Amino acid sequence: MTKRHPVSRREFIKLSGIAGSALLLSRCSILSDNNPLSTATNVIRSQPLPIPELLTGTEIDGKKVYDLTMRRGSMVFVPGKQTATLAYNGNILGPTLLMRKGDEVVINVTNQLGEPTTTHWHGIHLPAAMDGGPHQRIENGDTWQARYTIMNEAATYWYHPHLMGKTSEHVYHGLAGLFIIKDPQSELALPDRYGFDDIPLIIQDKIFNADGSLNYPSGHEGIKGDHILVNGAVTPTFNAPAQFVRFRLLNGSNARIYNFGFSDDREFHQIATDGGLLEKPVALTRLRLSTGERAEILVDFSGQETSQVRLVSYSSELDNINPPWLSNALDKSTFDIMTIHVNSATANPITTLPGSLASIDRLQESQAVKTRSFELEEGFSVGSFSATFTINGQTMDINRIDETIQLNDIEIWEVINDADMPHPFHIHDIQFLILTRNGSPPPENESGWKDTVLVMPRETVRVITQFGEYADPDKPYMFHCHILEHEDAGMMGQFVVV
Ligand SMILES: [Cu+2]
Repeated sequence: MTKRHPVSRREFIKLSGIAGSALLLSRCSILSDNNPLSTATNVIRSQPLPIPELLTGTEIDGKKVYDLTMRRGSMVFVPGKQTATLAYNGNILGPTLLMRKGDEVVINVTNQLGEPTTTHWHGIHLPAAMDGGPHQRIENGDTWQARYTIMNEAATYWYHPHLMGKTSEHVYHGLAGLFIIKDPQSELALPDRYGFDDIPLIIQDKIFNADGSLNYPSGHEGIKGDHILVNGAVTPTFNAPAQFVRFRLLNGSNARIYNFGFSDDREFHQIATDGGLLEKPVALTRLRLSTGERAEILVDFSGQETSQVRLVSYSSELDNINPPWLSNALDKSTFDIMTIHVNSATANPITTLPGSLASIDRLQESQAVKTRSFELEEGFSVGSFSATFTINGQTMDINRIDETIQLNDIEIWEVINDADMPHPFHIHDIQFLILTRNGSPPPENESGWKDTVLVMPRETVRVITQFGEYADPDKPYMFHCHILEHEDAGMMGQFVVV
């Protein structure tokens, strides 16, 4: 196969002058048409926040067994119309899997979609054969069994399909669910009553056609919807008890980056990153969260009975997030995610903020035996009018291993964004610590374990990690951009641990 040299947009404008700019503009208008607005005018909003079912697993022979079935479902978002969806077990998204550190788990994943896909356990440390990436394809009608021991820290993780070229479409139509991992060794006085003061929030954006169907146009560079869904309901309402409430935020969107805050600008505290608790709560009024990232926050509603506040995204405050050819109206505004009505407190509410949360065993730069560089580039194949998204100049090839890592090695991975848009970089299997963003230490709320990091245009992010426990020369793990359309377009590579 011959490879075209991708030309960056900047190079392209420079090289081809006015004619090129005109061409680029016409391409841009084609692309912005790929992020169309909903034609449905009466989408149902403000329903009560759905709470995904909690699966605690069935004990069989000392293992916890969970059953997931990927199926076609149907929802009503437009009055009188059916919206075709995909889901695990129900009609949209999937159950929350509750697990404890040390659990041996067995997850049976049955595919009844009528087409192949996979299910990947995002953020979980596990053998590559159990990862659920593109190599663990589940044919229609088949059941794939994933078996592993939970070694991760207590935090919020998630699962979703990961079939090459199909991930974005499958997630957009509803295939995604959460894991909550708890650690019996470090139970803290944090809100932990699921659905009462411990609330999962899966945030996504979608476009609705007038006939109720989801609009998912092909050939785009990152689909952004004009309706915000939380746990599968459009800008829902939530009745919060008048006490500390823990929200487990997952940005499960295909491409949209959020800048969360509250409509009254109140302070809240982030307590966990993707892969564990922070050392102590970090006070924030804004929380930037890119696709694939999670954050747990505590919000204090004590003494605020009968008041109301909205969780919003202050998207207009974000710089550099949206190149002109991918912006839509929401990017330039502050928009609602969810309305919170404060009710009376529950019995035994959590009313104090813990002073400290966890100790983090920090890997030191001096321990690293190797530094690898990953250059993210967004190009443009002249002549074919197709966008290219590359890592170190290459797109994903399922038959090529890009990196070989020695078991137990500590490494620094340096991710360099040469592109015009932000790219959230995700590494399978491991959790890392961010060493620097453009040479400076990361903000305090990014100082914990992470598996996905947003790398802004012209930014270099250095992370440190250890590739422990699992080696398999034949089965690779993935690293990739978590804008799902970029991943599907090949902004992904493979590594093996040997
Ligand atoms: Cu990307």
